[in-house]
Amino acid sequence: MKKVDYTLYVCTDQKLMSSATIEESVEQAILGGCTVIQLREKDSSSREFYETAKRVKEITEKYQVPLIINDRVDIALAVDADGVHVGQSDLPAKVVREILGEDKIIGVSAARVEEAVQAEKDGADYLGVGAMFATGTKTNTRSVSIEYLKKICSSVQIPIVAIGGIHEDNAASLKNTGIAGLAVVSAVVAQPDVAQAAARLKKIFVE
Ligand code: TZP
Ligand code: MG
Repeated sequence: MKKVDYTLYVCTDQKLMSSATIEESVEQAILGGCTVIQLREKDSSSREFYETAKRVKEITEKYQVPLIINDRVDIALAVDADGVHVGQSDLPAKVVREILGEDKIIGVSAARVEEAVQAEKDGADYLGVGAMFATGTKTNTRSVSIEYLKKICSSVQIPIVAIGGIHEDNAASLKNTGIAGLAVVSAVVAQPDVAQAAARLKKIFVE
């Protein structure tokens, strides 16, 4: 499970989602063509995070879509998720690699060339780069221009997903930058029809 299709990487958000349950949100995103799911739980207790991850994993497993856990190496191990995504203030990728071993996917957030190069050296499998556009989903984001995104893409060999404020009206501007895919929260999980939103976004990127 190391060969990953990063075309449409969807992060969950229980506060923003239009669906009644996170399972429904994830299943609809997958049915619409999303290729990676990241479970991003900012306000859950450890127990809730674990229980949610177990339920979500049943769905990602059914459709053979990789499940990445945001931040929490312990939760990823507990549910045998496919990988973990860490930011610059989380555990270093090198340490996460030592804990998880070679087979798991490790993603790192980077907004600078130096961070991207370091993450690659530390054994990251992919990078999340942004915020590309204004977003209300996350505070304290650093903004990355499209030109700078291209620079990061040409500085590393590992695949990059662009993130932050990506919607149907600006997704096309990220094509031909060197990225492997789009990473989104609100453009998919907050939409009235999650599956259709995922399908439309994917179409914009792949066509
Ligand atoms: N990291 C950088 S921006 C962001 C994260 C998790 C939030 C992206 O959310 P949205 O709704 O796709 O703008
Ligand atoms: Mg983090």
